[in-house]
Amino acid sequence: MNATITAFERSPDRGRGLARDMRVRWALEEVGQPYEVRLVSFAAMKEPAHRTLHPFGQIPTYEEGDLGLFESGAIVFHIAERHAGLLPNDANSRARAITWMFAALNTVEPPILDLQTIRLLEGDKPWYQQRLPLVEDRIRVRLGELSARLGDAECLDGAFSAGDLMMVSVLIRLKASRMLDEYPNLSAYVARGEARPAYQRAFDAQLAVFTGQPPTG
Ligand code: GTB
Repeated sequence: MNATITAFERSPDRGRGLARDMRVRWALEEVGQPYEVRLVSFAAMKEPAHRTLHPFGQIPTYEEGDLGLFESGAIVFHIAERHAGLLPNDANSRARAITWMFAALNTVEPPILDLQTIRLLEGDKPWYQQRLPLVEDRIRVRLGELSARLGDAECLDGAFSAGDLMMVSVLIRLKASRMLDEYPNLSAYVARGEARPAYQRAFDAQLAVFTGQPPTG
């Protein structure tokens, strides 16, 4: 039986890859697992039925038989553990790939989320103009460090892994700000991720929710 994930019925970005079901779709596509999608409205996410699956009333969730998961990181990790293609077999390489997943979620994503939060919700506050450059600088510190580590490598640690999938998913959230352009190797890294056929299929499927057109891939 196919796994079922949840996604926005109406995503604020009109299905253009920013909502976190995208990383789950991408992981499923990378490992070649078909999946079902249950679309949920903002109201339905806060209902008890959805909260049974997701205590914080959000998407994405993941259901597979009697297993129910929430948190995109945990879901991608589960998919990568159960299916070949996203984690190396060698134990140390595997541990490092998992480390990069955590680094993406715990070290790189938080300042990026801060930027999006202040832009969306705090633009009218008196401190906004002072806070904005501070938050942007915190992101630049992380991008500079990541850029230095990546250097001219294709991936963060050997072959493409769930660590790269998660890092690219996080960095993509910066595209609209043009900040990534300051780090050509990171821009190219993100572009390589987006060019992967599995990413394209996932993107098309997410966009199709909004356009109503069936995905082409
Ligand atoms: N830590 C959780 C995870 O990684 O799964 C965070 C989940 C989360 O933030 N879910 C968001 C959600 O359900 C959707 S992804 N929000 C509704 C709510 O909290 O009530 C965040 C998101 C939403 C929309 C855009 N966008 O359209 O640009 C980008 C990112």
